[in-house]
Amino acid sequence: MLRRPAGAWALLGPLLWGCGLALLQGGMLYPRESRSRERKELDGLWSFRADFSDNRRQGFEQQWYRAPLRESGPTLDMPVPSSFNDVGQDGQLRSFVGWVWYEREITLPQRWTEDLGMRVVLRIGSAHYYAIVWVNGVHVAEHEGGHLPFEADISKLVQSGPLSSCRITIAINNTLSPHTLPPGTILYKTDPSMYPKGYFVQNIKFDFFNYAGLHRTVLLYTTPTTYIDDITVTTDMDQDIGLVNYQIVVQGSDHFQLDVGLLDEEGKVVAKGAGAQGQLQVPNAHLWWPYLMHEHPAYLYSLEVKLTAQTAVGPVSDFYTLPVGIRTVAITERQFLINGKPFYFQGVNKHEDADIRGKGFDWPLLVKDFNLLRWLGANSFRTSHYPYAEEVLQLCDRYGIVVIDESPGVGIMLAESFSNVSLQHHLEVMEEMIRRDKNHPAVVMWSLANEPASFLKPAGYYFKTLIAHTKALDPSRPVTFVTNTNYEADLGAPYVDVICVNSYYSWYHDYGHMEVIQLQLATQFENWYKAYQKPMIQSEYGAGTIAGFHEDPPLMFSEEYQKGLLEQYHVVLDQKRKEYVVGELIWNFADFMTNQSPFRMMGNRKGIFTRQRQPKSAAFLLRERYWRLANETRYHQSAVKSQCVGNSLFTV
Ligand code: BDP
Repeated sequence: MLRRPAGAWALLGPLLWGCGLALLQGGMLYPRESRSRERKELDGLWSFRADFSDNRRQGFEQQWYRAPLRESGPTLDMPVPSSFNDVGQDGQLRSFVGWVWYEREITLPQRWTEDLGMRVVLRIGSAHYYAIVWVNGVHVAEHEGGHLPFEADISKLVQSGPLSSCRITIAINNTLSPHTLPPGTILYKTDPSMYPKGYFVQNIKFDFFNYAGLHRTVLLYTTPTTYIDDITVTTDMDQDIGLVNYQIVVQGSDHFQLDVGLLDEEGKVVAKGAGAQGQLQVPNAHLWWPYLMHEHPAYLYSLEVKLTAQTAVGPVSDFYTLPVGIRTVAITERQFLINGKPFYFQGVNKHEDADIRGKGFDWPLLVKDFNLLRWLGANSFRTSHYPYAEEVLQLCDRYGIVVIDESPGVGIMLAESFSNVSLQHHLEVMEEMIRRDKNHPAVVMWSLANEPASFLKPAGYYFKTLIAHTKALDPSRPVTFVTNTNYEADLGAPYVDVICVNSYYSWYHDYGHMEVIQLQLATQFENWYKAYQKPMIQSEYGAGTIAGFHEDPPLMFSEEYQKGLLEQYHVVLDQKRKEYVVGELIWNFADFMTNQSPFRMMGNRKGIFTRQRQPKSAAFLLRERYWRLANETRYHQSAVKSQCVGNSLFTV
C-alpha cells in the first residue's frame, strides 16, 4: 500500500502513475465476525461524480473531499459493489478515463466511537485502479492495483470527538500506464483536423473491458487494540497423520498468550496448540480433496485462534477462526500431484464479468457460476487474468474447485513494462496476493502473468526474479505464467514449474481449417516437452461462437464450429494426458465484455455459456467429457454415481 500525501499525488496529474511503492506491512486476514470482532458492510448506494474537467484534476484543486460531495456539484447514485460503466445511460461515463469520486456518510455505533480498546478498520475489497481515501476529509490511505484489498485503521479519527457520523470519500483513477498491472498507454491524438484539443484514448493490450469502480465490498470492522494480525497455515502429511503448521502475528502488545485449537466438521477438537507458531498433528486426518476426486471432497477443519493479552486498559481477548484444508501439492516431470495422486485440471478460464454490474461482486452470479461449474464436472479454473474476490476462493475451498491464482500481469508487451519500475510493482502485487490468498487449500499454483512478450530480452531477468521472489514468499506451491510465445523463444519458461500454453489453432490462423488442429497441437506439446520435461497445461483454447448460430457443415462463429474445434483438441489431449499433459482449461467459461472493435461482436463470444449463463452446445459436449474423465479415476465413484441418478448431482 502506498501512503503519501494526496496533494503530491494530485500534482502528478491524472494520467501518470507513481513508482517505487513501499513494501507492504501487516496481515490481510479476511474480516470475519467473532466474539471480539464486528463488521459493518457499506454496500448500497454511494454518491458519485466523475471529474470530466480537461485535466481531470478539478476534484483535487477544489478539494472535493473536504465537504460532502453534493456541496461541490451534482452527484449520481452509484451502487457498490459495481463497476460504474454500465449502470447509466451516459456513453461518456461508460468509457470515462480519469478520476471518479465516491462518497458515503454513515453512522457508527456509539461503542465504536467511545471504546478506546477497540480498533476500527476501513477495508476496501477492490478499487480499480488507483485509490485515495479520506475519512471526514482526512487522508487515510492510498492504494495501487485494482484487484486486491487494502485497509486503513481509522480508530483515532472516529474516536477523537463527539461525532458518530463518518464521511468516507474515495477517489479512484482507472488510467493504465506502462508500469501498472495490467499495463496500458495513454495516446494523445493531436491532429486538429480529426480530434478536438486534448483528445486522448486509453490503449490496452488485453482482451477484456477495463471496468472500474468499487468492485467489491467496502466495510468497517473492529478488533481489540491488541489483535491477531495474520495467520499463515501450511499443511503436510506423515503417513495418515495430517500436519498443520501455523504461524500467528500479533499486533498491539508484546505480552500475550495464544491458544489454538483445530476442530473437525463436527466441531470436535482434534488438536490443540499454544504460542505464535507450532505444528498440530491430526491422526487419521480427513484430507482436502478436489471435487470428483473423492467421495467426500473439500474437507475443511477450523483453526480457532484465541489471543489473550494484558494491556493498559485491562485484559483483552481476540478470536479468529480460519478454515483449513489439509492437503499436499507436488509436481513431477509428468504429473501434478494432490495428496500424492495425479490430478488432471479439467476446467475453465473465467472472468469477473456480467451484464450491468461489470466486474461488481454479486452473490447470485457467484452461486450460479459454481452450480454451472459443478454441473459441467469442472474441477478447476484459472483466475484469468487477475485475482478474484475472496468469496470466490472461499467457495472453491468449500466445493473442492482447484484454483490457479493469477496476478493482473496481463498484456505485458512493451519493453517499458519489463523495466525495474514495473518489476518492482509486480513483486509487490505478488506479495499482496500471496498475503491474501496463501491459506486457501483450493489455490494450488500461482500464475504470474498471461501471454507476456516473454521473447523480449529483459523477460528472462524479469521472470527469473519474479518467480524466485514468489517461491521465496510461498515455497509450498508451484509457480507458472501462461505463455503463447514459441517454445524456442520464450525466455521465462526455464523458470516455471509447469508449462502453461495458450493456442488457438484454426481460429486466429488457418481459419475454418479444423483438419490441421491435431497435427499442430501434437507438435506444440512435443516441442515444449522435449525442451523442458515439465508437466504441461493447455491453459486456453476455444472458438468465438454466437449462441443460436447454426451451420452444418460447421462455419466459424456457429455452435457447430465451436464443438468441432473442441473435439479436435480433445483427440490430442486424450493422447497427451496419458503422458505429461496435466490439464485443459477452456477459453472461456462465459462470454464477456471487451473494448469495441470490428473483431469483437458485443464482446468476446468464446464462452461455452452466454454472458447470461445459458449453455451453448459446447457446454454439453464438455460436460459429457468432464464427467467421463472423472469416471476414469477411481476416487470419485460415488460422486459419479450420484450424478448418474440425476437430481442428486450436487450432493457430492
Ligand atoms: C488469449 C488471451 C485472452 C483472450 C483470448 C481471445 O489470453 O485474454 O480473450 O486470447 O482472443 O490470447 O479470445
